[in-house]
Amino acid sequence: MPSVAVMEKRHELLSSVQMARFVAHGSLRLDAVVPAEMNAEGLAVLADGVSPVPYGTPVSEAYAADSFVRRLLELPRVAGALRSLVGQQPTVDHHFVHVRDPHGGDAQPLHGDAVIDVRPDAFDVQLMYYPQAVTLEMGGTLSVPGSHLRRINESDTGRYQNLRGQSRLVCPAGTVVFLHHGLWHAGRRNDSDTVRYMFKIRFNPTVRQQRLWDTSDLNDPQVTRELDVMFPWYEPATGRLERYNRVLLWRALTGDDSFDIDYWVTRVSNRPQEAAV
Ligand SMILES: O=C(O)CCC(=O)C(=O)O
Ligand SMILES: [Fe+2]
Repeated sequence: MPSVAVMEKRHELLSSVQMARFVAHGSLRLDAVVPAEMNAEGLAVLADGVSPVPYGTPVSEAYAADSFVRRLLELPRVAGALRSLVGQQPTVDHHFVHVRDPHGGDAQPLHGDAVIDVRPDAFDVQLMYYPQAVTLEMGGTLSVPGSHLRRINESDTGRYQNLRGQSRLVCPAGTVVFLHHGLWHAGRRNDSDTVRYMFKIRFNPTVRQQRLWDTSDLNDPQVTRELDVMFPWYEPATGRLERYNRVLLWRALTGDDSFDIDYWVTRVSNRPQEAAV
C-alpha cells in the first residue's frame, strides 16, 4: 500500500528568484521536464487532437484523472510552476494543438494572445509543451524577453521583425515553457522535414496571485538583480518604464508595497495628504 505521502500529488514550487526572473522575462522554461516515454505518448495524443473545452473549465473537468494531459500537469516541476504562477485550481481558458507541417506554413506575425489587457495585479499563463526536440529549422516559438508588460493590442506588433535579443526556441524533447499572457511571440515557419507539434493551454487564476511560490528566499539580493535586468531591444527611457512596471507587479505578487528599485515607484507615488501648518 502506498503511504499517504506517496499518494499525495508532488509539486516543486518555484523560488522567489525564479519568480522574479519570470516577472522580468515574462517566461519560464523547463527543459526536458517530461520523460521520453511520456513524450512518445504525447506525440500520438497531439496527432489525434485534443477536443476543445469551454472557457473556464476546471482542470479536473477538462482532463480525466488518468489522461495524458492530466499526467503532464501533475509532473512535480510542471505542477509546482503552475501552482506558483496561478495557484492550485486554475481554470482552462482554452487549449490548442499547433501543428506545423514540414516546409509548410507562414511565420505568424509577432503578437500577444489578447487585446490590450490592463490588469496590473493578475495574469494568465500559457503553457507550451513540445513533445519532440525542436531545432531552429522546425520553427519553434519565437518570443521577445521582457515584452509582456508593454501593452499592445494583439498582432499590432506584427510589423516588427527580428528584435535584438529575441529568442527562437530550440529545445530538447519534453520541454515545457510558461508564458505570461502579455509576452510577444510568434510561431515560425517550419523549414524542416519533420512535423512540429506544440500543445498550448492557457490558464486563468481563480485565487489572488500573491505569495503562491516558495518565498523562503524572498530577501535574496538576487531577486532585485533579476527584476532589474535590461534587454537589448529596450530603448533606454522605455527600458526604465519596463522595470518600473515590474516593481508594480512584484509589489502585487508579494503584497509588499514598499518594495522598490532605485526609488522609481516610491518617487512617483509620493503625494503627501497632510496640510502644511
Ligand atoms: O505555433 C507556435 O509556436 C505559437 C502559436 C501561438 O502563437 C500560440 O499558441 O499562441
Ligand atoms: Fe499566440
